[in-house]
Amino acid sequence: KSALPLVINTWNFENATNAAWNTLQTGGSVLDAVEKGCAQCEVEQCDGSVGFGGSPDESGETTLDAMIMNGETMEVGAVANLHRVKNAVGVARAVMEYTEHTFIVGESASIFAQNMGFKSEELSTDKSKAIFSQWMQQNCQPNYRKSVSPDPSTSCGPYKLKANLWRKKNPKGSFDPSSHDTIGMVVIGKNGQVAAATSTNGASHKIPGRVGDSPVAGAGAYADSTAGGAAATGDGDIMMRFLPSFLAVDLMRNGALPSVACETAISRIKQHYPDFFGAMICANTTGGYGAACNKRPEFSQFSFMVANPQTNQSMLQKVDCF
Ligand code: SD4
Repeated sequence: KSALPLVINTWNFENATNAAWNTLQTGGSVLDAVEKGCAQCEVEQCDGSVGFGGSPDESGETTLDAMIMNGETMEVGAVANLHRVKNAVGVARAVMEYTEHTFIVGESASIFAQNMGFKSEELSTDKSKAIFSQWMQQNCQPNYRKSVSPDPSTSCGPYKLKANLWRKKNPKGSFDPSSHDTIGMVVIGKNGQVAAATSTNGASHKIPGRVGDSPVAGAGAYADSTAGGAAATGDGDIMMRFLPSFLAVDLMRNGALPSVACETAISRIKQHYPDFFGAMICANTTGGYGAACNKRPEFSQFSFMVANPQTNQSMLQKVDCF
């Protein structure tokens, strides 16, 4: 049996894998599969870190980042800081297919989405409001300096937010791995066509406007039908500085096995940030695949999902972090 087609995605997001696999089985393209797979997680709010109702920013709003890449044509569509639209990866695909652009951000991305017929709806839920108010209680402090007027851009009101001032000063980053599980997916068609996509609500309590690695081509994901595809998850503020998905695909182009390509991309980041939180998946055009992650006390194994003709449905896999 051939090892193609192949679906591989980050974390144990099984229904996403099955959605992509079923799309391929019913004649969908690799782009259809990768989009449907990520969209499944947007609907299910996978782990609270994909889709609506998760990771509120420091003003309490959930915003979304997503991208999709066609490894045949090297076209990319991406959105970041998308407000009020749930299907971020769908909007990313619309950017790719209906515009000459690659990346649209913020309010303008929401307006674009509405013009393309996507529904405008509230992304907050009772759960995300609760996460936000709990965090506010912990991180707002009375602003005693009368000369400093309260910052109207935060919902701390007459209080001053201290959390992000700390975060900026922490050279290692303060990413909490427990609630950050972006979906990144690579699909390889039976003739070796590669597509990749990501979707996330980013980092909890981020400064509004913060964009992570996920929607950035080469950082969050990359696809090239002459080599393979890769996707990343983890502390995007650190990872995006290294374009690990581009690096991994380029290593596979030069003959590296997918597992080695993933490890090398993680190692490159480790040289500068030994404690960063992050993981990657990699796949080549013959159906080989692998994954790697950076070991931390609370993160010693990374789960990912695979479907191919051998498994014929989603199969959970684990890799030991190094
Ligand atoms: C981000 N990379 O916005 C995303 C979050 C993530 O696993 O992947 N968490 O930084």
